[in-house]
Amino acid sequence: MEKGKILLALTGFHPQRWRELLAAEREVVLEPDGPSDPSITYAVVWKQKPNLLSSLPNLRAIFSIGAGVDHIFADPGLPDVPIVRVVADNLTQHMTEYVVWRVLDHHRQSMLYRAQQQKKIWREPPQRAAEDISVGIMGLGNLGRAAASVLLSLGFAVNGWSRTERPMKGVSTYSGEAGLIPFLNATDILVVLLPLTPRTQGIINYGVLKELRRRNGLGGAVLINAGRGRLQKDADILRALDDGTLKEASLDVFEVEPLPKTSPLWSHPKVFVTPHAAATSDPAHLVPIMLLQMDAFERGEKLENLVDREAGY
Ligand code: NDP
Ligand code: OXD
Repeated sequence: MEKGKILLALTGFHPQRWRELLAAEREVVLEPDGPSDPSITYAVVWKQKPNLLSSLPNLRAIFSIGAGVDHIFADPGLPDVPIVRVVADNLTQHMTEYVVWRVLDHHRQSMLYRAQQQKKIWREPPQRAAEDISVGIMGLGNLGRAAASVLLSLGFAVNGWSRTERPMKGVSTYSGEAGLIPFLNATDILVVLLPLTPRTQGIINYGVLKELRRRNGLGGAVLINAGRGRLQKDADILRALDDGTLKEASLDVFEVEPLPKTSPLWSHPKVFVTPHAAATSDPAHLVPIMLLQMDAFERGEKLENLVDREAGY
């Protein structure tokens, strides 16, 4: 079978490196050749233009260059072909680093020490043991489980919440709507690694933050969101920080990205901002995986890491 041609449709990512690496093995185009180009078999995408993919009559599969696929479902004319998302050691490792970095930073009171340093204050506050702190991971999927296992090895108590029951050794697991409040009530540091779907949009709101446990030793609950910005209500996070419902937050994602310069989150003393950089997709690691998948598909094998359209992730 002839190697299928790839349409590379990236918004917000520079396509050059992706193109070079994909083109080492297959023909790659950045635009279809006309409104119903029959020559394209695969689309490799990030936030593709609406109705672009539905114009391709011979499209056989869509590859997301990220783990999240909400950017693909935003297309009202999305064709009914398999969607493959990223599951890759390199991306998982980056996300684990981000989560562990942010958990340790809050646990070891980095914001307090930074403030003390600015005022040249030599004072050692009490430090809780990791085992006294419960980290609750919302979204116990590929990324959540990897982060959970490192946090466990550091001695933290770990809770996990998922849509379906997902047991994990050493982790207290909760699932579905019925499990949400008990999960939050047992969590000091909330780590959000959910996909954005119609069911999860806006889930990180004031009511949910209010349910978090506030242990005296940590001095309040902490939010870390590296999932998607539209899972959260930025205004509710600010309210929770300002009235003490939240002690601190680390936010990698925001309702609007880039975060507008006018957002009070930028300069809030209790907020640590990163620009959707927790786990960036690296073409050098991801393109070889995509090419192998395309080769296998053309040999009649099944595609891996397929998105469940019904569930939306
Ligand atoms: P997975 O699909 O492997 O895991 C998703 C988890 O969320 C699963 O445990 C799933 O439950 C759970 N979930 C989904 N919907 C619900 C719901 N309604 N209620 C409760 N739990 C739910 O995804 P990944 O771990 O690979 O990635 C997670 C997300 O991380 C991505 O979708 C993306 O948005 C984000 N991301 C962000 C990056 C960044 O740089 N900031 C980089 C990469 C990813 P179940 O196990 O039952 O299916
Ligand atoms: C992803 C992301 O979904 O980088 O992979 O946000």
